[in-house]
Amino acid sequence: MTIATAQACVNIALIKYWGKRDETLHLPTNNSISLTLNELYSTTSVAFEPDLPEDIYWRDGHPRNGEEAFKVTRFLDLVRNQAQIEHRARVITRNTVPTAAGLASSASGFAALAAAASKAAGISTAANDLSCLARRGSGSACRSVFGGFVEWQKGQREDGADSHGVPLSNLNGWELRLVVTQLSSAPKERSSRDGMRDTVNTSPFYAGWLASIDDDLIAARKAIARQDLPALGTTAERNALKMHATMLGAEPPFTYWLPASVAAMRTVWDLRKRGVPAWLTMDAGPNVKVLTTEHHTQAISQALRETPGVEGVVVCTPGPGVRWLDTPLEA
Ligand code: 2P0
Repeated sequence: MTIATAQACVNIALIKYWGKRDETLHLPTNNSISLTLNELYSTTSVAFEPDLPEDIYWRDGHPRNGEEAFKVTRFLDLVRNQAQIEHRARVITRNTVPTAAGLASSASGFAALAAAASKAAGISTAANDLSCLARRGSGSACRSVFGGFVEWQKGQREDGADSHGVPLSNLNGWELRLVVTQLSSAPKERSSRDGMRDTVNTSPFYAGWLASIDDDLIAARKAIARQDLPALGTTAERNALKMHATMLGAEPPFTYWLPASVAAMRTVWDLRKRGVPAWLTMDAGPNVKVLTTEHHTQAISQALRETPGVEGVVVCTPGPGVRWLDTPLEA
C-alpha cells in the first residue's frame, strides 16, 4: 500500500471561467487566466487499501458524507479506472480556506487530490495529465496544478485532452499581491456550477461576455508579459464585473454579492481615487480580492478591515504548483 501526500494552492482567476461547453468533462467555453496563491492551500493524503469496503473521506478533522464525499468517490473512480485497480481509498484532507465560501477551496482540493491519488495509484503525475485529471473534479482545479500566472487553454478536442493549464509566469521581481477579504464564511446558497449553467442557459448578457473575452485575454497576457499592474488590474476588474453582470440577466436573476461586498468594492474604488494602485476581482461568492503590490498592502488591508461587514483580510503572495510531501496527514 502506498500513501501519497500532496499540497496545492488556491488560484484566483483574473480572467474568469464562466460557462461550459461540456458539463461532464468540465470543458469551458473560454480560456481563463489565474494567479496561484501561496497562503491558501489544501493538503491531501491518499492510500488505496485492499481491505476497505468503501472510500473513507475526512476533511479538516471530521469524516464527511453526502454530496461532498460522493464527489470525491466519483473522482477516485476516474483514477481507479485509469490505474485498473478496484481498491477503495482512505482520503484525508486539510484546507487553510473556508470550504465553499467563495474562496475556491474546490480548486486547491481537487488539484491536491489529483496529485496524491495519481501518485498513490501509480498513474502519470506529469503536470498536463494532472491538470486534465484535476479539471474533472472541478474546472478551475486544472489551474492550481501550476504556480504563478496560469492560462487554462479551453482546448478543441472532444475528449478534453488539450484542455488544461499552461504556466504563463512572469513574476521575476514583480512584488504582486492579492489582498483577500473574508466577508462571510457561511456556505454559499448557489454553487458556481449551478450559477454558471443557469447563466449560460438564460442570460441575454452571456453572449456579450463571450464576445468580449478574447480582447480581455489579449490585454491580460500583454500586461503580464510587461509586468504592467494598472493594465492587468483594469482588465481583471472589468472582466470580473462583466461576469457578475451576466448573473443579473439570468432567469431568475441572482447575485453572489452581499451588502458588505459592495462596501468593500467602494473601499477599493475610493483607495484608487486617492492614488493607491488597487483593483478588485470577485468570484462565485461574496468576497472581494484586491490586486496590488507589496508596498500598498498595509494601506489596503487597513481600509478593508475598517469596512463594515469585513470579517478578515489575508495578504497573499504568488504561490507554487502542486508538490508532494513525505509526511502523511493524520485524520
Ligand atoms: C474562475 N469560478 O475562473 C471562476 C470565476 C467562479 C467564478 O471556476 O463546475 O468550481 O467545478 O467546473 O471550477 C468556480 O467554478 O466549477 C470558478 P466546476 P468551478 O475561477
